[in-house]
Amino acid sequence: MSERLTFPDNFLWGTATAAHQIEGNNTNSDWWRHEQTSGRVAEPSGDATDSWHLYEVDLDIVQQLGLNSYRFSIEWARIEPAEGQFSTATLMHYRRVLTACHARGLVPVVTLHHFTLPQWVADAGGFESPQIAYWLGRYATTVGAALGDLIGVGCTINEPNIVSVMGYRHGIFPPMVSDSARYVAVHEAMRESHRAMVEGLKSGPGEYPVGLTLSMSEYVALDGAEEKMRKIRLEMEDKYLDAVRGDDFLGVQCYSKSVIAPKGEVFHHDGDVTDMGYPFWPQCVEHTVRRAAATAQVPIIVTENGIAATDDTRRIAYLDEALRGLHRCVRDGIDVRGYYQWSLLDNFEWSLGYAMQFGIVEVDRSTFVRTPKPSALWYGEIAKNNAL
Ligand code: GCO
Repeated sequence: MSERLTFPDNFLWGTATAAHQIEGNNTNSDWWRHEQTSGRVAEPSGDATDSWHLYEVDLDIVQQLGLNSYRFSIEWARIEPAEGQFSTATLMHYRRVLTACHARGLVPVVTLHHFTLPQWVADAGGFESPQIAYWLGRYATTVGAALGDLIGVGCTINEPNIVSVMGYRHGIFPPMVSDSARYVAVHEAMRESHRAMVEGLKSGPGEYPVGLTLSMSEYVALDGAEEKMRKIRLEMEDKYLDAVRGDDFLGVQCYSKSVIAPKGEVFHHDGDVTDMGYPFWPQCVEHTVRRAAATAQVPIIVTENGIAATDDTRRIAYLDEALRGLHRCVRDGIDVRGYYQWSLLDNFEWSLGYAMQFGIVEVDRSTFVRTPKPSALWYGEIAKNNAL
């Protein structure tokens, strides 16, 4: 028998979701409008998995699988539907979600901003408005005051670097801009907003770690592309890794590797790719966790990792390899506090609609019935044993 690979005591084992991808009918957000009008989204999010109503069903599954934590996001577009007007009813809804986590022994990890903006923010310039850090700070202060006593871990902005690169360089996510100066400026606004949000959350009740979650990748430079790679990685990762020094933790999110040619990133790959078209590369977890810990010098939580796979056995193979790499980090003394598989449910994968299956739980989109896949049971066993 092979050796048992045990994780530290109190290791957080969870699965992650995001409001817009699962709640449904997030009609006041920039993404909803983007889905209706841009022609760049495969299908609209619609009802999503109706987790706005069915969150207890979701949480029952998380508990029954044997996980001890759940990461989800709260929706700014619902909490502050118009400038300065905060919805008490929405905040009370999220208090019920948090209470339902605690009732099931699940540590709630709450993300405040996961890709979407209220339409009023987008209309006023979004991440290019000089007000953005103020608005996000005020939102975080309100959320901290209303929910802080129930939050287990707080995440300010999810993948600020992806919002920047997809929205302001590749022009695919809202506001569909492609401009390198604006791209660099938005990254800067993200870091400033993060600081304001940390302060906002910390001004309220509760004693919980607060950090941001960064999309990371295993960067690989082809011949002659080392300089290019370093330039891309500087904006995408290194400036953030410097900026989060002194934070309570950093959330590392990774899925694959990024191959950089002298002309830029290579997006079409031969060989073993996931349904997303990325290289099948679970080794990215070990690589990015080591790099993040060494550079940022803060505790690490892997806040997202997973694979789009119609074939669930591929998911198990991917996650197994990823977790073995994570365990090598732990064994070498890196302070890793938890791991969150993306995602609990097959859900709305942004521009690609519902075709991509990242979930360990399948959702029938006409009945909303949830059915755990074999990977869910496999992952739950690891969590229950706290070991591979
Ligand atoms: C992210 C995105 C998720 C995606 C996932 C799969 O944080 O990267 O938050 O929303 O669904 O990454 O592509």
